[in-house]
Amino acid sequence: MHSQRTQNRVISSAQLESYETNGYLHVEPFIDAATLADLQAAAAEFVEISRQMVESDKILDLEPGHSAAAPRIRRLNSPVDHHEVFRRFALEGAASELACALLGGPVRYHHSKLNYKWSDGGEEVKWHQDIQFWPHTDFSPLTIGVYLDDVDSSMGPMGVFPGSHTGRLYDQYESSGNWAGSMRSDDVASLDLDQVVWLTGCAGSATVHNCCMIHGSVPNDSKKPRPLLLQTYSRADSYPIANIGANGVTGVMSGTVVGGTSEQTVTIDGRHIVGAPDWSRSGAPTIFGSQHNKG
Ligand SMILES: O=C(O)CCC(=O)C(=O)O
Repeated sequence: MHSQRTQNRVISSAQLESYETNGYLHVEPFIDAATLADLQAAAAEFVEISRQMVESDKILDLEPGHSAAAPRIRRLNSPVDHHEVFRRFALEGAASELACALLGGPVRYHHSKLNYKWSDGGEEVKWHQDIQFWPHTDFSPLTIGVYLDDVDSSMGPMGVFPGSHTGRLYDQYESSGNWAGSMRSDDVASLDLDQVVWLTGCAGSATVHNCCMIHGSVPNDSKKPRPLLLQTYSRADSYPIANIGANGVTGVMSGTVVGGTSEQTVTIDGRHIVGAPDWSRSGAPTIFGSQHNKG
């Protein structure tokens, strides 16, 4: 495992070690100018589409105050499903290569999003951990973000608490029982905000955070949007657990294995299962079909 890791050309062994210890990484530079230009052009296409819209739909989440003349987009949901450039980048390109390098082999794509965080007050993302939104059979899932513009501290960069990925997993419900999607205020009050690392960086640089990392970002009070393209992967032998959170509704490409193949194995409570093939797209055969048609 280790020799395979040190051979990878995408990140150094020091970067890999830093990710594993701290639960986050900032890779700068990450993508080349041509890839960045393609991603920026694809992101701009959705800004043009949004000019025809007066309210959010399943693809584009608009901020209050959005108009044709002055678009304000909060998020493009599942860019991988809506533009070939985003699909290629996440499933064949640099993002998937970085995920494979960090996780040490083939990886399973889970979901993607593009947070535009518009200028002049684009919304904050409160402190939260991701794993509660889409639990998996292990804690390998990580999210790779790529800034599509230069991001300084006035633009609401991603903030992380180094090392928090190995700590407590917080209850992200309100005390009323409603899902909040963020930590409770008394839990936030217990954090030492001096520990936050704000990941400012140039266009085309990448952020990485583990699914248990406490992270968030403040409003964007600058004059420019802060587009951050995010894509999430797990190890190939890690699986989203159905019927909890967003699992099952993360887009048609969710579950795609990149950088190799899946052996369909999973270890639970120390017991190793060699599972059946993935029938989520084709539909499951009956046990009779499987037992009588073996090759
Ligand atoms: O856009 C950001 O600053 C943070 C994104 C994030 O944590 C999320 O969308 O879950």
